[in-house]
Amino acid sequence: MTELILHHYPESPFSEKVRAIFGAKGLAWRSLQVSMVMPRPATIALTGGYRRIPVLQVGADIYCDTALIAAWLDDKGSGPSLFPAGQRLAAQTLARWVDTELFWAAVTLRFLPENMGGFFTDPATAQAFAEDRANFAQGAQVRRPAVDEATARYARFLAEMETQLGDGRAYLFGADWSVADFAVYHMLWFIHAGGGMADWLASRRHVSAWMERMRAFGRHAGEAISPDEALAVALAAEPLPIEQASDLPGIPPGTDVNVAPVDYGVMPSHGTLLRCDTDVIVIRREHALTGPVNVHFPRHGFGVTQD
Ligand SMILES: N[C@@H](CCC(=O)N[C@@H](CS)C(=O)NCC(=O)O)C(=O)O
Repeated sequence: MTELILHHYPESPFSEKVRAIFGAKGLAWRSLQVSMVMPRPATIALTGGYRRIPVLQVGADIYCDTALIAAWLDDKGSGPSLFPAGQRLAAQTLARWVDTELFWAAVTLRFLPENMGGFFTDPATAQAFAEDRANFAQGAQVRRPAVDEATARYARFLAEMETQLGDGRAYLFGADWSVADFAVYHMLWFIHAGGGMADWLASRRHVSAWMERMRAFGRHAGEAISPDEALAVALAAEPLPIEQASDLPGIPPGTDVNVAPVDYGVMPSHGTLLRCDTDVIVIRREHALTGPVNVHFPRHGFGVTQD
């Protein structure tokens, strides 16, 4: 298999979701560590504008958003499916809720002064982060809950999770993992990375045991790759063939389009539409540094507009 190159940074929770899936499935991967703030020239040359992290590069195919990355990785590596038969709807729906509603509560909790840990090494880094994220937030359609709301949301979730795991099952929906385990894991990993809320886990023994199992998956390091090497990989590869089709009224394949998240980090990718169906949106783009690449997005949570 062409090597898996993850564009990510260590502190990124959504990246931790993918790193843990790599570990669970025993997949070798290459680690392209980007800066926590813009600019990220090689990654943007590949995506064409989409700036959220992580991004998975496989040759000249670029997969954006962890929902799509998880689906793409499902038949790779070893172990059970991320979408167990009979539980796909429950697992996907929980993963989507966690990645959106619980995420914004997690952001509130993680950036509480008493829970920050060593997130910023110095004031200049904190300032650069604040400025970068103010830019990132432009055009966003989400609401970050206040502390009391975020606390209640997380406490309720943890209580339900403790009950669910209380019958001794190894994972949220039974003996095998699902995509929901990885979504919940990265969110708890993020909330607790600062160390200020350790008692929240310590007082819930089933959640704690589950968390230790999941953390072990996240300790599966990738071999470093530089941005220039990753660009060279794309340049040397051809995007995988794809059947062209579009269910968008008036926007057939071949149209120049923008594709962007509908909720936050709405910076679009520009390219030529190859495919849009109920699952995925795929565009073709070219850049001197990458040659032709196909950029893939999930349909859920993304919008297409004509350029
Ligand atoms: N739904 C997206 C969310 C990705 C996301 O919000 N990533 C954060 C980092 S964990 C991000 O991009 N933050 C702004 C940045 O790093 O530039 C996914 O599943 O990939």
